[in-house]
Amino acid sequence: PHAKRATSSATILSGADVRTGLDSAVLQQAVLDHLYYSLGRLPAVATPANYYRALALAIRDRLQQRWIRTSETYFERGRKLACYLSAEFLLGPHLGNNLLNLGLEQAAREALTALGQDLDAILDCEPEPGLGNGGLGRLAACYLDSLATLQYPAIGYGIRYEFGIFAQEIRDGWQTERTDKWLSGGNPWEIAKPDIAYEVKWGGHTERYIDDDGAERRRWVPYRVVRGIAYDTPIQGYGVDTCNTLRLWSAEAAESFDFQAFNTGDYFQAVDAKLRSETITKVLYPNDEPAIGKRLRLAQQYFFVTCSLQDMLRILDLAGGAIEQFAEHFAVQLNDTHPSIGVAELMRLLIDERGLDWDAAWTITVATFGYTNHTLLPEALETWPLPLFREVLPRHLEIIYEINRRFLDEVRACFPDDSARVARMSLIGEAGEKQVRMAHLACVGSHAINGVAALHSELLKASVLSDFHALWPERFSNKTNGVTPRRFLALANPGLRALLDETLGASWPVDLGRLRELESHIDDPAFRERWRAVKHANKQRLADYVQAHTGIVLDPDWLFDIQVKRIHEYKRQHLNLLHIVTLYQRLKTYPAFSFPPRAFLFGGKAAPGYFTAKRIIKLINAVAETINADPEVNGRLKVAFVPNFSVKNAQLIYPAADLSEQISTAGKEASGTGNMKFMLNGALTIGTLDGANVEMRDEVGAENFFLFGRTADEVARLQGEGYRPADYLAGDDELKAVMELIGSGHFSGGDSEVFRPLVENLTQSDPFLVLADYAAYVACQEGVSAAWADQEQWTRMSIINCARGGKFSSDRAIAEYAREIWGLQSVPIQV
Ligand code: 9GP
Repeated sequence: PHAKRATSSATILSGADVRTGLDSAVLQQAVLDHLYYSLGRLPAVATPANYYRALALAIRDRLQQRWIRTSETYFERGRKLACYLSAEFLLGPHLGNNLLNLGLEQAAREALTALGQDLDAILDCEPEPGLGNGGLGRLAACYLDSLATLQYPAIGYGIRYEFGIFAQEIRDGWQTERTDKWLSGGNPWEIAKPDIAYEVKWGGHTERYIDDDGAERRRWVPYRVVRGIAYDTPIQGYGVDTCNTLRLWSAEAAESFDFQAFNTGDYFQAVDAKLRSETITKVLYPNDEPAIGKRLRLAQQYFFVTCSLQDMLRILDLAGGAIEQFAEHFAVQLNDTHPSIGVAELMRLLIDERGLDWDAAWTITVATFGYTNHTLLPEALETWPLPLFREVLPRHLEIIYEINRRFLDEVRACFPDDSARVARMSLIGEAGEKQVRMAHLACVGSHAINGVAALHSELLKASVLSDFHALWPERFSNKTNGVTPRRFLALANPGLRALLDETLGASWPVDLGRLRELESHIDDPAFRERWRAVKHANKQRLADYVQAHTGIVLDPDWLFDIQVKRIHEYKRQHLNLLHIVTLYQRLKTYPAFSFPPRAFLFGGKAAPGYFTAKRIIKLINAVAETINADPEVNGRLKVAFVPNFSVKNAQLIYPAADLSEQISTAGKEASGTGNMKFMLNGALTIGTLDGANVEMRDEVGAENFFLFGRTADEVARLQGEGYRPADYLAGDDELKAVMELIGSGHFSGGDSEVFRPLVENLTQSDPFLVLADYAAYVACQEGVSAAWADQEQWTRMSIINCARGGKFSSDRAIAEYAREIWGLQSVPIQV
């Protein structure tokens, strides 16, 4: 019957454009059209997944006109293009976001309803393109959204991983990993452009030769060549016609067979070579794994960087631009050190392939690149063993040596007789096995270097990059991270969106400072009541999700205390656990002990090889199991681990939080962005003075933020003095009892071995000062409970947290990059 109805309206609308029409009847016709012509399905047999794909294709059609017009306009206007080079883009599902940005949600809902389908169920069918690990990749995705919304000419360049971040399953409390086959059902958003393809050389050696002008030059004779093929995804801005491109590269064998092997009859060797080439873009590396020896990761980095730079040269040639003007046409941002081989690669392309001399090429290179650092953790600053590097990229090693020779001359000229400084700053680390230091290459080859929150940028200048700061202070700046309010507020929190639209008008998603106007409603009890109702509904929505995925039942009247992020010792999920066990222990010891009931939720993935992090997940689940099954406490305490934290379920989680846990050891979290997503959705934060927490607290005021713990300076001092966790244990009976309970096997069916490594880690070395901050944390949590008891006041604080979140829009961050680093101007698009 639905099909019949649709066919008749399709007949009525036969004159409307099935590819561009925006009203619901045309959309309905377009969905049927794609079901039939693109999927070969009749509505009677179509599954929700088929409807998802048909609707996605219909929406992509509607983007197409904007997308092509955007590229055409950039080409005609010849303005500078920002190229965001990132090994990760953690995009999250596209359909809902594109509907939002195009203003088509209502029309799509009506169209699907007319077809007997529910839009929410259809949205849920989209697999997540999880092409990133966490904050860094998600930041790149937020920045693409803002670049398009602010109408900046920009392109994202990255890797089309066949398998994204692994899917996490919890078995017997432990994390297990499953490959993420996100492409198995096809990807309706991307368009393959096999004609946009570049050769990527690999291995071999270099040799000297004399060119036609009699000059001595060097060339690279590779061992192997693979091809990178472009796959383009549209990035539609919100409420504008700009539709930018995310171009991801996929590896292919340069020839589909090794013909020589084929002709000699060795078919399998020929196919094997093809498979090896294509392995390059197979899988995303989970972070927090040591990079050493990861030949494939170096291959991935070089692969996408050279394809991207070659693409820029092609665009420049097409536009008839002079090579000397490269830096006027492209601003290339290095998202962490992963693409920093670009510095040597651009030099190679300019010198070896375009014939420029060294000085001209170097001037262009430094003017082109900017480098964003995202971490102070020494183990995350990439280095490559020299022998590996030489084997894979022999020409680049020569170029890096020459960059280094000239650079160290400059260092010696500025700091005479300081050989220790020269050794510290060299691009080649000499301690132990020689290493190529990618962060140093990025600094030397970039005109701008930035951290991602004010504190982090200061710490960069004072610690890991202090020598570079001493040499080139003018290169350094801060660009505090931001998040897109479109996906993480408007899309994730429809209830709050409706309230904001009604209260502030519709422009707040592109003018987030307007949230401040909410403050004038704080004293209106009816407004507060509505605010609470929105939160309550979001908590119910999350509770339903948690029950469906874990069986754990949560009560939306309880305080929802949430920590979702990668599992890492520095993020201190175990500190959160120690607090939970403290409450549990108090309840067991003094049944009359009273506090407002709380549901503690955790989510996040551990790197597959990071055993301590995996044990923390096991402990969360073990504590959850014990507490949730104990009638003496489960009326006031519940704990749940939400499996497979992803952008998709994050959109349910942030809007449901009352309390956001941002409790990293001060000085370790570069910025954080989850903290901002919680804040914008009205959660209060309990946190340390770390990363962007510092600026969030400045915005909301000390009275609206639960602060605890040692500062970065105090942490450094304590560690410098020789920190002894045993001292804290000895001085705190409650903490001691908590550690003993965990060590005793109480949460592990009597098995006292399983958590011993964690207990020993904390009591003997405690590298992230969990025990040192424990007492302050527990006391601060008591303050949270007291504040929660006054719901009217809590609601005021919740409103203020949202109202003062405007600074943390990625639009603000991108406008700063555009103005202060890229020299970019917006180019309005008209369709
Ligand atoms: O750990 C940082 C996180 O604090 C920050 O918010 C994010 C985006 O800037 O980057 C993370 N860093 C990495 O993932 C690796 O350097």
